[in-house]
Amino acid sequence: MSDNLGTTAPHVSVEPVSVMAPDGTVLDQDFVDTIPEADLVALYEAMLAQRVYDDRMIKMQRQGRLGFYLACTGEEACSYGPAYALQAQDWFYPAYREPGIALWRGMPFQAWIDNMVGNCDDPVKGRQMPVHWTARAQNIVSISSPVGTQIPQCVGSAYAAKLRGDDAVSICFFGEGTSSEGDFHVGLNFAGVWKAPAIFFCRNNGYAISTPYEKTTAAKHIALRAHGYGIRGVVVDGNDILAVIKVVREAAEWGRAGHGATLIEAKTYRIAAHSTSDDPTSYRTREEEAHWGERCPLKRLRAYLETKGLWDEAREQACITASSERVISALGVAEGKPHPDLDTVFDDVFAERPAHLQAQYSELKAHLASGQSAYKPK
Ligand SMILES: Cc1ncc(C[n+]2csc(CCOP(=O)(O)OP(=O)(O)O)c2C)c(N)n1
Repeated sequence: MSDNLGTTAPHVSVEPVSVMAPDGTVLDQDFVDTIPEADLVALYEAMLAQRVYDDRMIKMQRQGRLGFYLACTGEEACSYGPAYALQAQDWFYPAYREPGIALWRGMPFQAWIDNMVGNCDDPVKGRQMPVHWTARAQNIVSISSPVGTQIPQCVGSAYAAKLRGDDAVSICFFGEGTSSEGDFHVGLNFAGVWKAPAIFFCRNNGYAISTPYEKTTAAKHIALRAHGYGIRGVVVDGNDILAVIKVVREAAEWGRAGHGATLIEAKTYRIAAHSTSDDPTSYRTREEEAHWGERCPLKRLRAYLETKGLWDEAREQACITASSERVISALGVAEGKPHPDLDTVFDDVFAERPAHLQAQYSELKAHLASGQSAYKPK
């Protein structure tokens, strides 16, 4: 495979790739024709459902039923697009704004919700904050809170796949703020030298919590940095899910062909607050939010589907109602489950529990048995 200049030399392009204009007009029909219409509808339904889940989850947090939540509103295309573009054997290293990867790749919905509550069926056993799930069966690695750690981890698995001759690429996700972390340099430099089949997917959503892009870097585009590492760099319209699918497919082909890594910069916007602990009204304008709200990835795909007669208001309302019922019901089920067993606190770190941990474990058990503990198992 060659890149978009017809060469196998890594090329950096900052002209944003787009397949659909913001009003849904198709700019690249040949590419649209590569995706079955049923898949386009399924992708739209999934993104719309995600928006409903995010909205519901924020309300649950406000009611005191969830400790924390972090929405991907406005950035849905940046997780559903890559999830659609890649293959079952590929590896995913999400940040915290990519639930679409899990849900599209088949993580059980209830398990995703169980993580929000931290109950006994939470895949991470209640040890992390909500939104920090893992999905082993889907090749999705656990989300880490320290931003950027996923970047060198992703390069490690990409390089391992190359050494073993596996036909797998690894992709990691992070925001533009995270691209100023040392882990970004470590990961991209290693991937460049060893031609690891890694895809670095940077969601440039304008802000790192309250810090605007201009205050995190003087670079005009994050993708330009690819040049310094000798890897491909591409800018894509991150609110155009078809363009996202296109660039991720190309990056995967490039990696599978043995040419190495690609840095993708998806230009998008975080319509929601950073998290339920954030208030964006203190650092950005309502006009800016409205401007991007009009350009959101859902509106664009819906406009296209409607011109093809594949979507209408009745289907929209039915999808919203079904998604709302689904998330409310799953949250009810999650809240009814017990906490993780206290014994699990001692699991998973050592194959055999060392003596000092065994002593602490015995002390804990004795303390609980004495009835002096305030801890009440559910
Ligand atoms: C190493 C580290 N530093 C700081 C934080 C606190 N923190 C959490 S999210 C975040 C902003 C990250 O912004 P960006 O990478 O642009 O991603 P976005 O949230 O916009 O998707 C910060 C500073 C952290 N979790 N880890």
